Amino acid sequence: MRQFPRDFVWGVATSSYQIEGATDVDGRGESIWDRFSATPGKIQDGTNGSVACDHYHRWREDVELMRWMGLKSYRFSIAWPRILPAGSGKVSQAGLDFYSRLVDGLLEAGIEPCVTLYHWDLPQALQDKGGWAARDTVSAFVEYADVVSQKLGDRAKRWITHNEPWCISVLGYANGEHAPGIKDWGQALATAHHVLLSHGQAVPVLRSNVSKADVGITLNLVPAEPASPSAEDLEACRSFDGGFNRWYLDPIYGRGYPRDVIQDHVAAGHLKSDTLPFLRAGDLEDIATPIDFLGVNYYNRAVLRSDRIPESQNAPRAVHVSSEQTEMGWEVSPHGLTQLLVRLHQDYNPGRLYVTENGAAYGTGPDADGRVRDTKRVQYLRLHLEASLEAIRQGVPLHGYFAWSLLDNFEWAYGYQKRFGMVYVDYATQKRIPKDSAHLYRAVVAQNGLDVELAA
Ligand code: GBH
Repeated sequence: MRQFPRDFVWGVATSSYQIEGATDVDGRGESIWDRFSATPGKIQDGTNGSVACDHYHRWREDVELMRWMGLKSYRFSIAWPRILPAGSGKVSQAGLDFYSRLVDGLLEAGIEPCVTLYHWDLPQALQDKGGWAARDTVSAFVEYADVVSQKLGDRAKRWITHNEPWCISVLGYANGEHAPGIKDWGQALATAHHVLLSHGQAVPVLRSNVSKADVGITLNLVPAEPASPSAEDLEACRSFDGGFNRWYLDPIYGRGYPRDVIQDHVAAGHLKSDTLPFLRAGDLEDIATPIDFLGVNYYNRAVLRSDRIPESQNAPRAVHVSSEQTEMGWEVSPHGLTQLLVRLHQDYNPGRLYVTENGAAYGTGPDADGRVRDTKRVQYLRLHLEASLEAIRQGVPLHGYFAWSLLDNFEWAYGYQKRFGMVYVDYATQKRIPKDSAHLYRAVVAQNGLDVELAA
């Protein structure tokens, strides 16, 4: 029997800007994503999150869907500009009340809230003062964490400070693909540091406001494999793993920033010297404040081939790269998830682990009979649940899995052209249709195992 441990947490994940819409109601302030998506050329289909899935008005229906799926937990994020429209200072009661009602609705449905404080919608007012590259944003975040946890902490127990610091830093401030659209590695490195620092400083605040608090952070981690055993490809791997994974894991788990990656940034001209200009005494201790769990967002592995030697002189490939890719162009690589979880457990021993996101973009819509046969997502889900179970068999303390995502939604720079939902959204009518993957997941959750079949 391919069974999961008792008490395994089955969930789905979403984020505020991607689903809520209602960006101008109840006193919500402007976020960097409102500004960015209004800038021509930034979003592939020219859309934005002003309506999205209209979850702000339809959340009861969405909670009902999750109840139907039998989910144990729902990971959602809070829109900072709904709570503190100017980033700090004046609090919006209407904003707090929205999330308070949502939390109550979830608990009534038997679903544990899992709150992510920051999933990328920074108040624009803070960006106007430098955003995450500015150290003052750290104290603004701690203030925000305090306000939210005072309001929800009596009912919400599981808290994630940040979603994917790598994306916040690199996509937002180094290559500019995400809001605020800045291309400056100096700012990106300061951003990564300030995000981590704000995480560490928020942890004790959450613990003081939430009884029996369960606090963690979510990282997007990408296991790296060398395409061949050549020294050059191994070096490419070291550097990739350093920038994506160790730059965040090492300081969180008390090792400070990895020396080799600092050298990479110096060599690339991102830093003037190996002295980190944004690092102050006490910061590393704050960042390493002990946490209860690590959240892992997993989409794919990376197979690295060095660009330092001409392709013709490269050693023959040793690694087979699967031809199955999702519509994001990301390789389907379930084994990478097992490898990643095992490595995290061995190298960092974070205690409890959760997969806080995993999913795939496939654009399947309804057939003539109304059913959404998202066969490839069903396959992706099965493979990654198998991979999760394999990690558990190898001794990894994996305590839950959250599928990305409940609903098709605003996929950032791709707009609405990419669909990650287990539930189809017809944006013209806002009608929701559970896809085959939602039916499969429902069966998995009910059985707490993988020996389930879909109706033909
Ligand atoms: C998540 O980020 C976000 O948390 C979520 O909001 C988003 O909707 C979801 O994923 C889907 O995109 O081209 O092989 O180098 C995903 C983070 C970082 C995962 C970049 C893929 C590039 C893979 N992504 N990464 S590759």
